[in-house]
Amino acid sequence: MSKMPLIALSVLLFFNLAYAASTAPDNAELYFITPADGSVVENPVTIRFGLRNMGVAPAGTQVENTGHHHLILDSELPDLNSPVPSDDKHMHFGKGQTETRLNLSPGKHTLQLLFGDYAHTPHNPPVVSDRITITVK
Ligand SMILES: [Cu+2]
Repeated sequence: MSKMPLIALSVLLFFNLAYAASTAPDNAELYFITPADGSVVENPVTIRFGLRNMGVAPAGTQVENTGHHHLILDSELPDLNSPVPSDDKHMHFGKGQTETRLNLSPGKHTLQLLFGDYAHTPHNPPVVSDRITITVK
């Protein structure tokens, strides 16, 4: 066995020990205040994030039972054991925002919310909204 796999394994073990997923209460709920599932909307689309039984805190602020919103556009959920990716389909609201306005291409889109902790990682258990479908005119 060469040294490289051993080093890689050590690094993996270190990060697994160093990071434990933040916990969420069983009654936490994440949902869309607007738009409604199945609705037909016009640009810009106002999206409001609803949260019950947890609080919003900016990314980097480690407080129990808090986190920040991620909006997943036209995608499946990412790996729930890793930090949420950051790209066009995985939007972070790390300043603690609870709404956004988007300009979307005409047609059908799916939206889903995924709450993440101070390190952008989903809680245990994960706090996820239903995935909704909207049609943009
Ligand atoms: Cu994030």
